[in-house]
Amino acid sequence: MTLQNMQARLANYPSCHPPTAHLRSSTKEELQMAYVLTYFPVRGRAEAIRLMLKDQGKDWTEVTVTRDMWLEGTVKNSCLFGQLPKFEDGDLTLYQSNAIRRYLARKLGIYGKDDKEEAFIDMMDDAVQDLQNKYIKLIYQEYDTKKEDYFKQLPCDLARFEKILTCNEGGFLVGKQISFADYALLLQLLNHEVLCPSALDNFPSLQAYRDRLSARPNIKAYLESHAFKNTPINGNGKQ
Ligand code: GTS
Repeated sequence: MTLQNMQARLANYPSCHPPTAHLRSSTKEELQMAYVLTYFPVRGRAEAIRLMLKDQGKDWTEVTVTRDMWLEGTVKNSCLFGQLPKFEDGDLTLYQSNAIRRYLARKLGIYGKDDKEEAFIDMMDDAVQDLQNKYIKLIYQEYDTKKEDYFKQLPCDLARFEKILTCNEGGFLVGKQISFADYALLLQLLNHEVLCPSALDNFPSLQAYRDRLSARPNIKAYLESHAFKNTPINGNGKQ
């Protein structure tokens, strides 16, 4: 990404946003073990990590990097690939949002019950990533020029997930238990409903899935929280 693109992407980020601690009162040992998520003050690529942690009842510390902090360069230079999100678990530091999600999924036991399910979950998650990549391209590069084309293609993309969910009686993308891919799909559905409120109109299984996952107690509380509602979906203010 060019500096110009990054500046455009960061243009709407609040210029001052102190780190937010999502921690109950903890012992020193617990604090040392706590997860730390470093990202910009947007939902973006960090949101599937946040949603997974919330649903699984895990606490973490959120370190928010503002536009000014990022453009200054020190934080960027400290990141392995010059990008965020960054995730810390004790002495382990990870970059790359999907590696972080898979690490947590293994650790939290939401990566399928056997090798076969794990492979299917990977496949589903890659398909959700394809949709996410199209969405990101629209938001950051084509919002003012290609929205109509995007809306024409969207039903075709969503129909594939509709079929998968209709066929899987377990109620999730794979098997009978939630996996890390489900959090990613739920977020894509929510984002797409903001972009296009009628997006799910012809997809009863996707609607039921969105409702069922959104009603899980920890997810419900999070979706209704100030933290979620007041964090922009994307860094350029488009949604
Ligand atoms: N493949 C990486 C991942 O999934 O973590 C991409 C990370 C990435 O592109 N991060 C962007 C970034 O740090 C922010 S965002 O795309 O997630 O909004 N950009 C700053 C920069 O200087 O590149």
